[in-house]
Amino acid sequence: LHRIPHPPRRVPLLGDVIGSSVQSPVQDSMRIGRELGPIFRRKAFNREIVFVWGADLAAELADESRFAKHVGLGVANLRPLAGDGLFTAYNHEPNWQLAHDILAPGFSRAAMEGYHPLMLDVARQLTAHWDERSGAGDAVDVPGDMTKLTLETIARTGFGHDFGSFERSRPHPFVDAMVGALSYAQRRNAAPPLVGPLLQRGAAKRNVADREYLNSTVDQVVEARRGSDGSGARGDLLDRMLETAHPETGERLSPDNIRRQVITFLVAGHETTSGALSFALHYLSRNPDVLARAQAEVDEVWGGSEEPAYEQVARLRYLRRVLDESLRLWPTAPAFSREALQDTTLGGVHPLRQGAWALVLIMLLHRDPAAWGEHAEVFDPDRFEPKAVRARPAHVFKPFGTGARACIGRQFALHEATLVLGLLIRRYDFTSDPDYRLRVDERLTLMPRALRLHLTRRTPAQAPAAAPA
Ligand code: FDE
Repeated sequence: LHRIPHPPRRVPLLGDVIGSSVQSPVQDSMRIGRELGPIFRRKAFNREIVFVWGADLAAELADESRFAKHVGLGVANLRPLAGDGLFTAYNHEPNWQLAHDILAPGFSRAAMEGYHPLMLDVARQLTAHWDERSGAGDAVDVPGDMTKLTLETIARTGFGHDFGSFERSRPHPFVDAMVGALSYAQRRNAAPPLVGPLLQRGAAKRNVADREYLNSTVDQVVEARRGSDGSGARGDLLDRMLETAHPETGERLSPDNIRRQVITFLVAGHETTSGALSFALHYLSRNPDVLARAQAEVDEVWGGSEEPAYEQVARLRYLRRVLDESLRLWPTAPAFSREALQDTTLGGVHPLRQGAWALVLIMLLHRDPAAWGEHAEVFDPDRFEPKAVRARPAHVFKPFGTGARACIGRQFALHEATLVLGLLIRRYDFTSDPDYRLRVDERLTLMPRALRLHLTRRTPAQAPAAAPA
């Protein structure tokens, strides 16, 4: 450890906890990391943690023969809620492989094509809401509405459940309970020793209530499906969980594990995608040239059809680069941990024992000038042109994690987000408040704070050769 730089210890007992905020541990670590370099350690979350962000070191940690996912910190704090669900399972827990094999086909191309019409239904509710707001001359609440959209999307495509988010003025209580649980998991990492026991007890009690609410909501969704006569089998994630046996062992998921998986997918499938959409809309509103280019692409690829067919989404290559570039600057799941499979040496100089782990700060990895050039802080979707991508080293873009435990929902999230961005930029021009300064909230995931946009309806340019759908 002694070779790994750390901030000066101003207060011996609290380390560098003082001066860092419980609300923004990732952004604080980022500031400290910029000063200390590609590997550093700091007392954060009440213990000493090794952080890595240099492109070379992160590439080493991505080597699956030497390292694997480590379930720690925020992920570990979600265990009481998500148990051995896919995201929080330890590598050695048999339910990980079982659920992975049963659920992976739920993210195949064929499955995605089946979700596409449902995704469009939800997007239509969003545009109806935004038409109304913009017609009345009101700004729209971007993170709030994106969260409604992504919750409805994962709930309907995955579980055939409608939370009715767009019919509510306040978020669904499920969202409040989920945000409560996520923030609690984050605060538990950072709980400063000085917080009064009474306050802690209050928060713990609320957390139990949140968890109970989430569990009971999920149980109702599952019960409703079990009670249905099966004639409407949808082949969605819930059907797979309830009906599918492992192709080789014939084993099935237990009822308790199904509850964990439903919660996992509802939570993982919605916060992160909502943040990704919100950051992309922020950058589109701030970069009129980028917006105009993306709009021209949608007009051309979709032609006269207001709603795209499944294959017309992936053909929005430039818009997809806008999304990638937003995820580069603000990867909405901002960190993941990797542990050594055997005793090893990182970067040729840092010995790590078997089981020792480090946290990869994705946001800084994505801004490492060694990989991204000296203007790494600048928003520029052209970085994702195929030629530029090929010229970069491997393992420098990791918004979906890495290896066997990387995000199973990646294609789902990318299809959903590209589809929705396409619909929105085809339909509206955006302006943001010139005084708006991007500030980012952390609750395990990242979200642009209080982002509002003004919309005006636009008329899509009819490409002269627009083929009929
Ligand atoms: C996962 C994930 C990850 C990894 C983590 C670690 O490593 O620890 C990441 C980074 C992510 N993920 C990210 C993201 C972003 C976005 C936008 C997303 N994500 C989305 C989504 C959707 C869905 C449905 C999901 N997602 C899901 C999921 C899951 C289940 C998981 C776990 C996997 C395993 O197997 O482990 C994840 N995700 Fe994600």
